[in-house]
Amino acid sequence: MKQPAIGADTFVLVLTGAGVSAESGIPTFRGSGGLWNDHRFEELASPEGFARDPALVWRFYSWRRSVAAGCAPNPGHAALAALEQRLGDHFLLATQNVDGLHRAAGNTRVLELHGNLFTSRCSRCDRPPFEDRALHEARAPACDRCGGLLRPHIVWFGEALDPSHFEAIEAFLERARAHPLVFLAAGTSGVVYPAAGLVDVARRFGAETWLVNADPPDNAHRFQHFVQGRSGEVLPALLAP
Ligand code: BV8
Ligand code: ZN
Repeated sequence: MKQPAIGADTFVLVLTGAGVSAESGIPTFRGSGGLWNDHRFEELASPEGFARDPALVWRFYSWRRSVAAGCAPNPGHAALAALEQRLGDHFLLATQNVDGLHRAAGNTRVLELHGNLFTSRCSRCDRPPFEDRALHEARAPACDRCGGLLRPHIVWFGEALDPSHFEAIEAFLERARAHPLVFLAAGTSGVVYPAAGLVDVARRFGAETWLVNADPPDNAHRFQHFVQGRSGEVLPALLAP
């Protein structure tokens, strides 16, 4: 298998999507037709959907928590954790996934661009987000400080991502300027912005761009290299030292 040239001097920026967790048993967004109990994801994962029916949105996220809690990282996650071990601060992983499997696999240099399933926050007061693995299936939980509604600490459609994440990515790419740079995207349909635009940012910094995906998604043409296959099989071979 052709491989990206990754030497000790190489900087590697990785973007992952739901496809890298599929082999761990977590349904992808578009694979399951983007539906849950006949509700569209975009409706459930939005501030409007939450305002309209917070209990329904909490049933959706409680279902996702219960599914993800029973899942373990797969060899694709392990290959990315091994790459971070090898490269240290020449490695950075930006994930669209909220399932926590990259950290469970051992990655620490992870930016959870769309938040985390096992974290909640208050929709009213400014208490910091907190770990919450509970299932809230009967009703939307209330904040024990202000009585406001708790919500999943997730970036919903129409909501801004954490600006510090893109600052960290820019700083990483700046540090990589005098070095070889590889951008690797895996398991993402390249539909959701701004994450889907990262490949263009990386190319502006001279990155060699690679895509690993089960099928050619919309933005395959924006990558110099496309390796079709399941990430749990492809990534260990692609990233083997
Ligand atoms: C923003 C958290 C602006 C939720 C997610 C109209 C109205 C409102 C907004 C918009 C609009 N039009 C465009 C937008 C912007 C919008 C957007 O891009 N929409 C898309 C649908 C067109 N973006 C946003 O709203 C973002 N915010 O723009 O804010 C703003 C700015 C300033 C101030 C205020 C506002 C926020 C986007 C984040 C939304 N939240 N997740 C949750 O998880 O519950 S996105 C959601 O989709 C997940 O994070 C998921 O990861 C992500 C992308 O999907 P993928 O990960 O790619 O998964 P998918 O199923 O699509 O694909 C899986 C791929 O893997 C497939 O290609 C498949 O072939 C492959 N695969 C499957 N199995 C395997 C595999 N590959 C390898 N191996 C396998 N085994
Ligand atoms: Zn509160």
